[in-house]
Amino acid sequence: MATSEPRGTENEEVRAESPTAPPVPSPVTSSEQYIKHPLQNRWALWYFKNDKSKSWTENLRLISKFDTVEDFWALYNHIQQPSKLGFGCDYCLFKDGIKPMWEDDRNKLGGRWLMTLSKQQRHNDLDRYWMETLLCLIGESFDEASEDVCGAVVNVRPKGDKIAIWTGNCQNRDAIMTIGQQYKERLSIPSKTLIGYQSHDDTSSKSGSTTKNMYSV
Ligand code: MGP
Repeated sequence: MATSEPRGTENEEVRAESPTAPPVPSPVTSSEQYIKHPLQNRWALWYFKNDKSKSWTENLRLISKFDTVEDFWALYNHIQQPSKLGFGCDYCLFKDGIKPMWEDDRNKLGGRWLMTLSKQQRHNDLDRYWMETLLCLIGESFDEASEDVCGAVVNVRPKGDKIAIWTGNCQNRDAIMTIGQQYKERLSIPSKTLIGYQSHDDTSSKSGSTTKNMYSV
């Protein structure tokens, strides 16, 4: 995916130097007309604010949808970084049509790669990890396994923040392992630090504070 700004002048230079070359497709067709860079999927950003007087579902709000690189950055630059959110708040970025909840048809057989951050990592890593997670999603960074991605969630919590990538079927081992390995590399997580994948079924029915890992990388 092209995440850089459109570079119209560079394309103009190419044309000037080789007049017989076929026209180079350019996102800038004239000084007035501007074509945005489309993403492969349309995405929806959700915000969860922990209001104890409301149900979990009522606290979940859709912020906005986007399907171009430019609209992603406009939204990203407009909203607070996760480290500035209050405790109990979440952001969720999901493919359009998938609600960021276990119950959605496209999540219910799935699970998540979960990164649990220490309290210190709120200042050092949280915002950087979340931005990289968003770029992995909108850039479809996991090859064919990107098809399995449903979305990502960041939870801001006093006990330690969490970032997770949700996938659609916890039996799709190959896709899940590809996503986990490539995600870890993108975040430059040391190989000796393990991250785990848990099914939503196990997470939603857990009785204690931990859920067993189905996979780990
Ligand atoms: P949480 O916000 O994912 O994690 O779930 P938190 O706050 O760190 O809590 P912990 O239990 O992981 O330590 C908190 C609670 O929110 C869950 O126990 C559910 O009651 C509710 N909840 C979270 N999710 C993701 C869902 C969901 O998808 N559907 C429904 N119905 N409730 C959810």
